[in-house]
Parts: sequence; structure tokens; C-alpha cells
Amino acid sequence: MELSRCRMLMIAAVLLLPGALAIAAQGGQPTPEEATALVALKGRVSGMIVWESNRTGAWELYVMNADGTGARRLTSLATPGDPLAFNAYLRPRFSPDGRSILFAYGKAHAPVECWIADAATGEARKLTGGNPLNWLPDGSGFLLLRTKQIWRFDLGSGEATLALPLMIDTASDNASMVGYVAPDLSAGVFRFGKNEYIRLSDGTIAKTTGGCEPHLTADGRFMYWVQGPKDFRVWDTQTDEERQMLGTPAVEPYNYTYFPTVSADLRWLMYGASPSQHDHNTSDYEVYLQQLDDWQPVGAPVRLSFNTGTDRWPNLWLGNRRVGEGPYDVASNRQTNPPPAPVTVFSFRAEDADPDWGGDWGLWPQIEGCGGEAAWVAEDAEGGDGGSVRITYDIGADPRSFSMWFAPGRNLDLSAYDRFAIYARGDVPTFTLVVKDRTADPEGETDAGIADLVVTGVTGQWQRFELPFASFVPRVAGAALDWRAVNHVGVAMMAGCNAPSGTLQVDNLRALPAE
Ligand SMILES: [Ca+2]
Ligand SMILES: [Ca+2]
Repeated sequence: MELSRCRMLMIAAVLLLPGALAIAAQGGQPTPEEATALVALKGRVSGMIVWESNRTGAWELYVMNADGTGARRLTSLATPGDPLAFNAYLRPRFSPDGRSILFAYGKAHAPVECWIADAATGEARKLTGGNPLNWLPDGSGFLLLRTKQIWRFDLGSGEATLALPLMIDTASDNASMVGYVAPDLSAGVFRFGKNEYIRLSDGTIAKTTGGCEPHLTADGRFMYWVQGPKDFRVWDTQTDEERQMLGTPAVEPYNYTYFPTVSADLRWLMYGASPSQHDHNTSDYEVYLQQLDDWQPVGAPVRLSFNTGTDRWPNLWLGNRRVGEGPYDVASNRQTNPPPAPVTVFSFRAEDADPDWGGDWGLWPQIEGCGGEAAWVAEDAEGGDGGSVRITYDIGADPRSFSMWFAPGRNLDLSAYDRFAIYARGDVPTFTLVVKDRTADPEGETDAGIADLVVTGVTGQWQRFELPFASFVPRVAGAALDWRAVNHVGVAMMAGCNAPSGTLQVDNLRALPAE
């Protein structure tokens, strides 16, 4: 029976001097809090997000699932460095069925055009001249502004016809004009010198505000806009009530907010936020999602993009379609997205400190009677601050094990990662790293969802070991670990696999991103 427990793969050390493979800091990485928020968002919102980014050097459309997964570049519109590439707002908007994306495009210094992209393939084409406003509710076409008049473009016929005779005197149809028209064509909002809410029956300007980037909700009832950075406002056209929708979000340093768009059900606000940089073409705006209830924020905003380019004008479509599977923005396209930051499981930064990703640590024998102690040592394996932990144990001949870290219910998504790294030394040659997910056996009554990897080659000197996720062996044959929901990682000593007694010192366990 002892042998069956030791089916786990033996892996030799990757012999690297401490610090030899230091992880370089990269721009645009999620903090542990941001990574946790991304995981927590899963299952709470269904749909797709499109936004525009200049991370390749030219403006392109990018898409991701509403929970931030599957992020990828959608279009190949421009040649980077092309001096004639479109350089104004694309303001992409999903069609009601989520299959197409309407956006502004063209050549720099030329009249703006209405373009459409396939939301799955990214294939894009020009439909007509003018500045696109918004989709018709039935998806049969869209409205656009051309020569200061509102036109209706019909996708079936490919023709644009004048929708209203009204000349919108104050509106500009230049490429950076921001506007939106109510579905019944009763009113529209436009930004020229100021934000204006205009009754389209007679051209009456019913409301003028400061700021910029005016929008209407999909039902046409609410106008919302940027009064200034850190100050989004909303106006109820029925009750004439104006109030703040979002002030300074509790996100540092990304609290300088622009580009608000609200989902059709009014429950989600998307926006771009930068670290106090204003320029809308060069600043490091990032895409954020904020839940709303009656126009007030619920919980903290979730950061969805991780790139030092300008990420702006996110648009959320709610529904059951997805852009595809894949990791977060950080790992989806290495040419334009930096990898995610390593996740530190524990660093033993201080005596009695909790593991870095939460939970608790100590020694938990699987059966009573094992002897063991864990002592914090003021010595970091990489020569940095903080310390490590020294485990002195005696498990005898019975298949007893010790696990030295546990974080119930964390369900951390490590799908963008492919290996652990850990430092170890000791007077025993091996130890076992144990990983458990939450999905296979939530009650923890069996070994389903647990996988092991025996690390060999431990010596008296600190060594860095790399442990590929693919090498972990499930305890229950055929039950692969779900790396999207990891809630337990532990260092274990198990009879039949590891020495029955000895001393082991470990430090700085991290999950590392796939290359
Ligand atoms: Ca950015
Ligand atoms: Ca340490």
C-alpha cells in the first residue's frame, strides 16, 4: 500500500543559484488584491467587453469576456507607425445580438467613417461616411451623424437614409465627437463645446452641463457624463434629478476616471482610469468594471486590463456569448501584454505572519501521534528581508503526513500560471508539494482533487526548485486537478515517499506565469 501512495512523480531539482532567475518587474501587472478581485468576479457577470487600445502603436479593438478572461486583440486595422492611421476615438459598441461591433475609423485628417467588425473574427469593413452614434434597438442598423444631421444606416440594404430633418447646429461630426441618440429618436446627447441634451423634435437644448463624454442609457431615460475626472454624473430625464454616479474610486493609483459606459441593464459601469494622467491618447488608462445599484457603486471596481498602453472606451454587452477561453489580459498576447505577476504563496516575511495569499500556516499531521515543529528563522533564502521556516519532524513508519500551509476557500485561479518555484534545504533528500482544488470534492472526504509532486535532490544548501504544474500526479487516477480553483498548497512529508524524520527548511513559494 505504501507503494501506491508513492505513485507520485519524483522530480529532481532545477539547480539554480538563489536569485539567479529573479523575476523582472514588468509594467501593468495585477496586484494580489486585483488578482483576487478578478477571481471573485467570475460567475457574477456574463457577456463580452470590447475596448480600444494603442498598445501596438496604433488603435485596435480588443475583446474579453465580461469577467476579464479570454482577452485578446480583435482587429488588425492599422500598420503600426503609419502616420495616416486613424487616431481619434473608435468608441466601439456591441450590436444587440453581440455578433458585431460598430466603431469609428478612417484615416487621420480625413472625414470619419462608420465601420463594423465581426465580434468573433475581427474582420472589419467600412460601411459609410459619418460618425457612428449607436445601434438601433433591433440591431437592423445604426444611427450616425453626418453633416450635422442624424442618419439611419440599414444593414440589410447597405443604405443610409436621413432619419430626421433637424440640423443639429451645435454638434460637430468630427472624429472625436461623442454622441448618443435615444432609441425612439426623441432626444440625443452631443459633446461639442459643452455637453448638450437636445430634444430632436424641435432642437430644444433641454440641459447643458460642463465636462465631456455625454451618453444616454440604452433606454434613453438617463444622461450620464464626465463632469471632471473622479466625478461621473447622471441625470434622470424624467424626474430632472441630477446626482453623482461615481466619485473618486477606491483604487490607487488608478483613480483618474474617464470613458464611462453603462450596460443596458444599468447594473454595470465600465470606464477607463489612469494614475492621474489626463492625456486621452497617451496615458496609461486601464479598463475597470464597477457594479451599480440605483446609480451607486456596489463593492470595489475590478481592473480588467493590464498594459501600459492607453486602454479606453470599454463597452459591455450582456448575454451568453463569449469571446473564447483563455487567461486574463496579462497573458493573452505576450507581444502586447506582459505576463501576470508571480503569485507568492508564502514568503515568511515575519514571524507569525500569515501566508502572503491568505489563510493560515502550521503543521497539521494527518493522524495524531506524529511529532513535528515549525520554527520561523530570520533568514530569507534569496538573501532578502524576512525569513523562512524550518520544519523538524518525525512521522515514523506510518503513512502520516504534515502539511504546512492551508487556505480554505481561496479558489485561486492559476490557469495563467504553469509552475511553482520554492527554495529548500535540509538533512533529508526529499519533500512533497501537495496541491488541492475545491471542485472535485468540496467536502474534503476523499483524495479527489489532490495532486502531489515529490521534490528530490534537497541538500544542506539552499536551492531553487521549479515544479511544473503538468508534473503533479493526481491521487485519484484520472481526476486531474482544476488549476482554476486552487485552495490548498502545502509542503508535506509522507511515509513511503519521504524520509521518516529529519529537518527541512523552505521559503518563498510562488506560482509563476506561463512563458
Ligand atoms: Ca493601460
Ligand atoms: Ca522568505
